[in-house]
Amino acid sequence: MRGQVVFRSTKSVTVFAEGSRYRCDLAGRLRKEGRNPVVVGDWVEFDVSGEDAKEGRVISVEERKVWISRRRDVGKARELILAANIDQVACVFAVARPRLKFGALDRLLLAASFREIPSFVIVNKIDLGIPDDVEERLQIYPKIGIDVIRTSVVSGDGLAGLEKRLQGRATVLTGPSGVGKSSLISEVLGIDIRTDIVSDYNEKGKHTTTAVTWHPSADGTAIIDTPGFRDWALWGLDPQELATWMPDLASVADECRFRDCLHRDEPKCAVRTAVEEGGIHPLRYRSYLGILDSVLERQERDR
Ligand SMILES: Nc1nc2c(ncn2[C@@H]2O[C@H](COP(=O)(O)OP(=O)(O)OP(=O)(O)O)[C@@H](O)[C@H]2O)c(=O)[nH]1
Ligand SMILES: [Mg+2]
Ligand SMILES: [Zn+2]
Repeated sequence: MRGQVVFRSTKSVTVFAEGSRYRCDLAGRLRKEGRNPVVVGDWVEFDVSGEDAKEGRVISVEERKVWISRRRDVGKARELILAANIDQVACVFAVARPRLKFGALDRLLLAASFREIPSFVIVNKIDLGIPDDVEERLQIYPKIGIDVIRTSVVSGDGLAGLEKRLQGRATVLTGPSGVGKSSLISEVLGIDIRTDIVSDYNEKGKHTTTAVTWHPSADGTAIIDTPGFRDWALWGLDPQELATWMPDLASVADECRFRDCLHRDEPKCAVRTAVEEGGIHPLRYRSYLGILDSVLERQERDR
């Protein structure tokens, strides 16, 4: 049979096919850790064990078309794929608790852009009030082609708009821990995923998502919940190409004098000129410099 991986643990996966879920082992060569042989969202071929059994074994994995990944620094650095075969990435943050970190937002947007996956921003917990400086900074994004949807699970504000945006597509929700990803998915799908097996109580007695889970629904809509992260490190990007994946910087970066310009203090840098003349927002440029530093630092560490 053919189906899509909706959940993965170390030794087995859950495959969704023709409306049913099958718990499947992985054929030996697919079991290698650390190499992302099977990830949530992959299409696989699998054998079912018995007549009515909802169990089986994954035989092969189809070629992955798109995926979103970040760098994992446990032991030797490697690529950690969050989900494959997705249509869009929703970068979820909260106005407060935890505070919105624009550096992290810009990094996430860059990671999606690098994989050429459309993305948008969800700002949740607006019932807590949007501080003026946050609102002002959010205004930058629509101007560079990135939508911002403001939501509250508490008041219900923005949920209809979000639902429309998710309709008929496979969307991965990613963002720091505690911003409300699982709560939003529960609201939109009308289920309580916080009580799922993938949820755990953390030290403060709150639920926190511990594994990526693909939630399919009848009309072709799929929402993928992911564990929150502390620090999103980019994978697979050269320092020289970072700006080309930030739409506002990319539009002028071609005009720099040097092809390998890092847009820091090189002469005749079109990016810096645009920042001075107001074409690029200084805070986006500051984000860029922060991202560049961390990529350069990790590149150094890998040597
Ligand atoms: N005030 C307020 N609280 C919210 C809102 N949405 C979620 N919360 C609360 O925020 C906390 C975290 O919500 P979760 O949905 O578990 O957050 P998450 O992003 O899935 O977190 P991880 O699974 O750890 O990544 C919970 O206590 C929710 O009740 C909201 O719109 N407003
Ligand atoms: Mg969660
Ligand atoms: Zn430059």
